[in-house]
Amino acid sequence: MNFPIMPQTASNYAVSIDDIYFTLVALTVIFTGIVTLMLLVFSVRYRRGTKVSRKNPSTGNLYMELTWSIIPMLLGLWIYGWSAIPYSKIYGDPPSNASEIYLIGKRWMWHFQHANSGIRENNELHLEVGKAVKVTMISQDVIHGFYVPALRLKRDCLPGRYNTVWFRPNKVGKYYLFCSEYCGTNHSEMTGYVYVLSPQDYAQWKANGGSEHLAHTLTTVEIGHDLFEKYGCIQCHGAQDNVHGPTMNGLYGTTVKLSNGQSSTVDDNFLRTAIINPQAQRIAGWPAVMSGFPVGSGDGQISEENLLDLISYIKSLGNAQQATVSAAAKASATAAAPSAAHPPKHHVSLATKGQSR
Ligand SMILES: [Cu+2]
Repeated sequence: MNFPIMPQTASNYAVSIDDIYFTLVALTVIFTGIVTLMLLVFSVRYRRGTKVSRKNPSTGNLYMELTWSIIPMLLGLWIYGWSAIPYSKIYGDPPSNASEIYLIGKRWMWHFQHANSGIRENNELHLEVGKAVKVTMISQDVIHGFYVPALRLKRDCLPGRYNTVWFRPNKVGKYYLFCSEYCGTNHSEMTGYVYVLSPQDYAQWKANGGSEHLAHTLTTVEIGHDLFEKYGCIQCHGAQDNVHGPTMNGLYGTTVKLSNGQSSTVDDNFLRTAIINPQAQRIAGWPAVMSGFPVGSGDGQISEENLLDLISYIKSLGNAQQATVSAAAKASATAAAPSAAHPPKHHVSLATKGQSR
């Protein structure tokens, strides 16, 4: 009979999180045991009618009180410090070679997009064993929870804000994916699988164009590049700063001064707000001329998926390329500067390619 008590351990965090979990269970059992035992002993010993001495009842014992205060306090601090180690890893920076995956949660499905291959999947996520991945997630409607017990990972998938998590799957297998936030009628059906494949199987899966055998897929950077032109971003945010707006080259990851006197780091969430509601956090020194693109599927609106594509493209124009970009910029002030690094290989119809199914 296959009746596992615990899910499999399939990520770099799994064993350390289990260790903490079992320690907490053991401590709970021990302290519950001590209290229950004393309760029983004293109830029996001092029950009504027993001939034990009831003289001089104790009104306080400093050493006893110090003992039951200091020992649990030290245990608590130890657990806190111990738990902080995997916590800071999970929510910290991923390794620089981690591949990016974008996740959109919606009622009632999970939509994944692999940034570097462009492969999309619904309710399935294929990963290569031993390779670090960073998942950037957002919800299109209500709060969902990305929860994969075998990876010991749970992260809220929120509307309006990107959350990230990174991990390294380390055991080949097929694992449950759940939604851990009650999100409506079909919440219980918002499930899927994470497939961790061997390098050979993964390479074959990728070569086949994913589970759906897609003939060709654009990467998120390629789609974002096309959208950057389609939405006219390029007119004000070209290869160099112009009177309307700053160039996007080398912008990602920097800290900018805002027109309201505050400063902010240019990250995914900053860019998201800058596209949707530019005046909320305008970079100092530029006029308030940009009107935003509200999220949605109508005219002049932009989908969550295309927002991720655009951000992915702007990210690809990050710091590292600043030097090469400025040379290219001289050659053509209006072209999308980093086209040397990310040539617009495919000008396909974005209306179909850029949207989720
Ligand atoms: Cu959900």
